[in-house]
Amino acid sequence: MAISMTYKVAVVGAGFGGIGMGVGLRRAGITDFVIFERDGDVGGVWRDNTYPGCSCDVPSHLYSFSFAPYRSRRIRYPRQAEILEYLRRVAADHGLVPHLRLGTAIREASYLETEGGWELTTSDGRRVVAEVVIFAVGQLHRPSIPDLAGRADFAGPSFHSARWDHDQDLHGRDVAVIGTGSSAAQMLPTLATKARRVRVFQRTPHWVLPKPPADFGPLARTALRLPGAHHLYRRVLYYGSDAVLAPIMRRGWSARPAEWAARRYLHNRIADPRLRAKLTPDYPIGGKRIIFDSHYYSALARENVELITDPIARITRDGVRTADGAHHAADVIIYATGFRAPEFLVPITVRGRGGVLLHDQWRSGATALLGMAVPGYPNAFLIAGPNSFNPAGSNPGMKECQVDYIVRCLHWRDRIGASAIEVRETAMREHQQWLEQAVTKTVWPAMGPNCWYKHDSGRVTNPWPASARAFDRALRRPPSESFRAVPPDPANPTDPAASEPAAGIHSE
Ligand code: N01
Repeated sequence: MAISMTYKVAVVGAGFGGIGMGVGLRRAGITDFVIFERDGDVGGVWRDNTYPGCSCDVPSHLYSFSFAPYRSRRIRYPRQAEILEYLRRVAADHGLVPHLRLGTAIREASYLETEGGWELTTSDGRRVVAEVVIFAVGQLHRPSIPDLAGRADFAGPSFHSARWDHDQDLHGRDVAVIGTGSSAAQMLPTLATKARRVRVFQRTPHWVLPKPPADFGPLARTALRLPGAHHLYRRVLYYGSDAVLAPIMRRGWSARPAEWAARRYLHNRIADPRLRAKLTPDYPIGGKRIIFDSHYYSALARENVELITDPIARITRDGVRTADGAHHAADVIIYATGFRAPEFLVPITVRGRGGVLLHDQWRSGATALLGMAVPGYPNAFLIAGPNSFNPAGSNPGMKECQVDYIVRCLHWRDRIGASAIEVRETAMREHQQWLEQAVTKTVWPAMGPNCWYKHDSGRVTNPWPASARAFDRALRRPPSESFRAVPPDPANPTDPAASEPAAGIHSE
């Protein structure tokens, strides 16, 4: 018996990706869709991360959608609450509220061969059927807490940076912060003014570059009154980050000016040569996400802050023991230890054509055409999937490119009268070859295992290895170059498009 479709499109996740997708669908005249969100609010990582000092190190004019431009004359770098408010406003202003199903996690997604659609199962066992499923769950939503010996023995409160326990008053307490990435760097200046003592446990130093003040000065505020100034500023930021920051991840001379600037900055900020040595990375700049922050080093240099670089041996009842035998007392432990970023779509079980499990296919690292679609999974798309994280610019911008492309795919599907479309194997192969070649030109393959850009297999699965403009260009190509129609009935495999060769999608 034929199953009737509940929705044309089901979007999973209501962060930047899901909200952007919802707006893209409505702007394309598609209103028969639903957005599932496991939490009780929209916002994704900007809802989850509420640690003190949480903000965005990308300017707000760039870190926003082009269709809902950030037009503040005051804020240059938005704080967490401002971004969350922005996303709530975009959702409300663009009529997404009736489409939201908050507090509904998707546990399974299975392709329906005969109908060419997807059956989704929610975590409370309900079933929903949609023609198309779009996973917009992001890369940085599952906290990673290392399985340190003795972790359960700790008697005090401990929590991950993305699950901040606001009931804990840190005033006058001894706080241990494990990890020294962007989250730790952003929280440290505030923690240091509250806690009696902060001990920061560093495994690997990160490269740090300063950034301008969070708010615009009087001159910039006046300039932003000029007609077209906000738009022009966004364009300058877009081309500027592509020209200045994107080359930093490449091997060779192009990163040298940035590395020199980072060394100078460290030298100027940290007077103690021993502390400076501890903070100097031994890998090329760009190997890990650069910390853009002007207060981290000065916080580390405070009297009540200590940087500990001996490896952690175990967590004890009342602190952290390091491999040199020293015990570091702690009333509270904060795990600023990052996310399970290379585990795309976990914990959703995704079954494609023939019941093939996507995670079996991704055992040695996730792959997808432009971070967006996988052969064998018709009518399924991802936003911010494998190798589409931009370490040098605006991720909302990358997601917007994918949203536009997916909308064009849906229009194309309707135009050719197919019930389902999927990426051609040839297009996927060609993309993967290009990607692997592009990755070899970056500093990432030489990085060790402690880098969230890489899967355990050693494959670089998360960042995009070229410029934002190259991503945009690749996603402007017609879907017909990379996708094919899937016959609705497997017993009737007439597919004239299946054998067409794929055209080159990369021009860089
Ligand atoms: O996490 P991270 P994050 N023992 O993975 C350490 C984005 N973001 O939450 O480097 C000891 O960067 C780990 O050490 P090592 C941004 O893209 C954006 O800070 O692996 N230490 C590292 O120091 C960023 O990249 C903004 O050796 C352990 C730290 O924990 C991403 O989020 C702001 C350990 C984890 O650093 C994640 O940042 C904030 C162990 N067993 C974040 N395991 C913006 O402003 C891990 N560590 C846009």
